[in-house]
Order: sequence, then structure tokens, then C-alpha cells
Amino acid sequence: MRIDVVTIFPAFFDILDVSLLGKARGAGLLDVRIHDLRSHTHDRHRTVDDSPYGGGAGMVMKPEPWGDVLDEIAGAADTGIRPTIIFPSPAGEVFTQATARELSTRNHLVFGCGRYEGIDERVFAYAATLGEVRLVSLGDYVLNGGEVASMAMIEAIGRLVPGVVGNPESLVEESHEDGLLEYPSYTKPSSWRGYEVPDVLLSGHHGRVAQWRRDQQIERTRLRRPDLLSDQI
Ligand code: 6GU
Repeated sequence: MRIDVVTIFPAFFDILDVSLLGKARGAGLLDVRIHDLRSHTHDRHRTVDDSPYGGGAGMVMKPEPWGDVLDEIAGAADTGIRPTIIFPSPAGEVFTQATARELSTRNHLVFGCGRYEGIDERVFAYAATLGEVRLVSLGDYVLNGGEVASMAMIEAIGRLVPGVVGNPESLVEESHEDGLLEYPSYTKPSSWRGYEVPDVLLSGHHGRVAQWRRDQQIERTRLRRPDLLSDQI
């Protein structure tokens, strides 16, 4: 999978070199490229923002550097397909495991990280001539920009790309894959500082273990995320 990221803070993405995603990058499973939006400015101050038409607080990202960098990515990518262009935004559709699954099947993703009060709206219209545009939010809170949100989405999507996670079976029993929260896990020792591992897990009864885990999933979901249960019916 090819992933291009446009940002004014490339350093946010240095951590892509570590852990599982770093390995996937090294193995050629994920081809991630970071683009500094300021390289696509032409003035001495490398200006990427300006005051909003109509007035108001804050600054808006100018369209010209965005147009240039998107042309470079969509024109030079040479993947033969139109990319999916994701703009992280608290005003977007909410990103879920289903979104991650869907996007993990794409050949080419572009993440456009906005800062300040946002990006000139015309950039989204222009981007839609180059690929499929998605405005996507992590949830109902506000971050300073799209960088941290993009990192979260790249990790959630990247780990679903075949080969990135060594044991694909570890992906199916996770929270949100079956609409429920994950069951609790334990390892040795069976007694630790007065806390015990539930007896059923030491019983060797696969059927009873499976039933207990299912019950735990439902109970945890009822307590912590009742909204997920009502989504199921
Ligand atoms: Cl995707 N961007 C920003 N700036 N804030 C957010 C977000 C995204 N998702 C939740 N808050």
C-alpha cells in the first residue's frame, strides 16, 4: 500500500520508523512518503496560511501549496489508480474499525494534515478531481491539527494490510471486530500480589473458556459502551 502524507510538521511522522509499522515499511508492505507542504510555497517566508475571508478568528491554509503538492502526488504516484484522499477533520465522518477495514483495501491513500482553523474549502473540491475525498474525524474532541489523527489512522489501517501483523488470527478477536469489547487476558503467574486468575481459565475446558470470554465481552460492553449494544439490534 502506498501512503502519502502532507504536513507542515514532518517530524510528527518520524515514529513511523519504529515498531510494527517500521518493520512493514522496511519489508516494502507499506510505502509511506512524507511531504512538507512548505516546500510547495514560493515566497521568502514560506507562507501556508492567511486570514479568513469574511473575518473571524484564526488563520486558514492557503489553497495554492495544497494544489501543487496534490498534483505532484496524484500525478507522479503512477499507481494507475485514483488515490483516496483523507483530510483529518473534527467536522468529518467518524473513523471506526469498519472505516479502517475499508481503507486497508485501497492501493493508495493520501493524508492531508490541516492546521490552524482549517484548509480553504476549494482544496477539497479540487482534490475530488484527483481521487475520492474523505473528511474523517477520530471522535468528538478537538486536536491542534491532523498530524496525530493521521498517525492513528495510518496505524489502524496499516496493521490490517496483509502481512503487516505476523499472526492474522490475532486481528479477529480484538475489540470492535465483532462489535463488542475484547475479553480480559491473563498470563503467568496464576497468583500475583493477592490477585488470582479466574479459575475457568485454568480449567482446560475450551467450551467453558469460550462461554466465559463471550459473557465477559457482553458484560464489559454493557458497562462501558452500551451504545455498541444498541447498534447491534
Ligand atoms: Cl481528524 N482532526 C482534528 N484537528 N481534531 C480532531 C480530529 C481530527 N478528530 C478528532 N479531533
